[in-house]
Amino acid sequence: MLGRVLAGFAALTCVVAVAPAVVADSYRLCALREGTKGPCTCEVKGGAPGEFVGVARSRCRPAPTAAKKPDATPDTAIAAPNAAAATPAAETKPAAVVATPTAPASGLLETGALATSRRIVDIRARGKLLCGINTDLLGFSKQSESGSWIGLDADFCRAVAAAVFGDASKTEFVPVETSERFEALKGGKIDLLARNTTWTMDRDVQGLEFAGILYIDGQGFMTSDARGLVSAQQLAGLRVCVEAGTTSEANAGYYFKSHKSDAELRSFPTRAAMMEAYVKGECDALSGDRTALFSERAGLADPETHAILPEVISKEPLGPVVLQDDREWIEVVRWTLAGLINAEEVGLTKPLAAGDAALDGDAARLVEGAGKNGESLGLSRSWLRDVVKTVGNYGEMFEADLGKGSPLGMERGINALWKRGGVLYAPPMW
Ligand SMILES: N[C@@H](CCC(=O)N[C@@H](CS)C(=O)NCC(=O)O)C(=O)O
Repeated sequence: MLGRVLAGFAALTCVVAVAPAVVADSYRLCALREGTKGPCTCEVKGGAPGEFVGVARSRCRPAPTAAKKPDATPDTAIAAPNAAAATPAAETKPAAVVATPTAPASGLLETGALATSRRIVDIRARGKLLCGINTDLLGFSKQSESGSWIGLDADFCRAVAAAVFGDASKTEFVPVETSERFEALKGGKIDLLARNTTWTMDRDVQGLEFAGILYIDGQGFMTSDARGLVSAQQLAGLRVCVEAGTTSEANAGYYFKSHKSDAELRSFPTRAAMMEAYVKGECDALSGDRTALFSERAGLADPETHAILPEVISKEPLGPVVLQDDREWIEVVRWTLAGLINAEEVGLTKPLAAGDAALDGDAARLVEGAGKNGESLGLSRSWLRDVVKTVGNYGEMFEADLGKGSPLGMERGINALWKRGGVLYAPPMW
């Protein structure tokens, strides 16, 4: 019964869409229901053939002549990916992906939506993504003896390069200090900052855009066993060292104030200076993101003689950052992150993505949806598969960089998928 009602509804809406009475700017359920492959057509006022435009293809405009390239007007920018509505997808797809001598395998569109993204045009012309990373933080970005950068942030940079170019080797890693990270972004030294950076409203309203949460951390304290401390509440009257310009500095100050503790907060301009002071015994404790403290501890001469105290005094949602001035670029970074998380959720693994077999089920739906929608951002149809082929899905990245396959051996904990007791949750991509 329900099936008959729905079938009747579909027929009715299609009739509405093709009827001569359809005029420009009328709303067509048919377009919404049929997607880009539907048989529906529209006519503009006067009966001339039209094509669907606008978000959800809810408007009709005159169809372009065969040789006409899409305009760079905002309307066209939205419409370009959907222009396939008027012709079979197979005919329009190869024409949409334009290879150039400078970036033959980029998969980026020559015109349409891409024309509005200065950043993507620049990245493409340069032939590499400039990605700001931590200078030396085990688990997030640390240079190996062979010179390659290892860690979750470094892998995220690769993932974005794979999305943009289909080739992660087009990542140029730019190590940046804590104090210079935002200036590096604002000054155009980097396209993207993936550097254990906490998403806060304060930063968000100052021209920065966080693409999402790559890793959930919290602030803690590390101290030498020699001090005999078991709780942060024993820090009163002691020297606690932090790095200047971090959320750690602000949170520790607030924590001591609100706990009426007279701990002395010492700020250092660089991590190197802070660690030197700690090693020399000039700090009774360090305060910072807990995972970073585990990393720092692993680098000490006698790691087992230092403890991370149990208190977690803040929320530190770490995420990739871009400037707020370029909508398409923000979307590319945001959906790359969402794609990694969704890939784990649907079981799209690195071996599966790298194999020759066609994907099926949820993995196929994800890659196809990401491919179709990614065209609006100038990405290739296979961009998400390229990403997972290169760095794996979120879970695989986590295990290799921070989890059991890494020197840190961190538990997934809160960073597990929402289906497995964590809070990692990405919006659908179809
Ligand atoms: N997540 C915090 C802290 C980030 C941060 O820069 N932490 C320092 C202290 S652990 C760091 O990573 N230093 C390493 C370096 O400067 O190379 C924030 O965004 O402010």
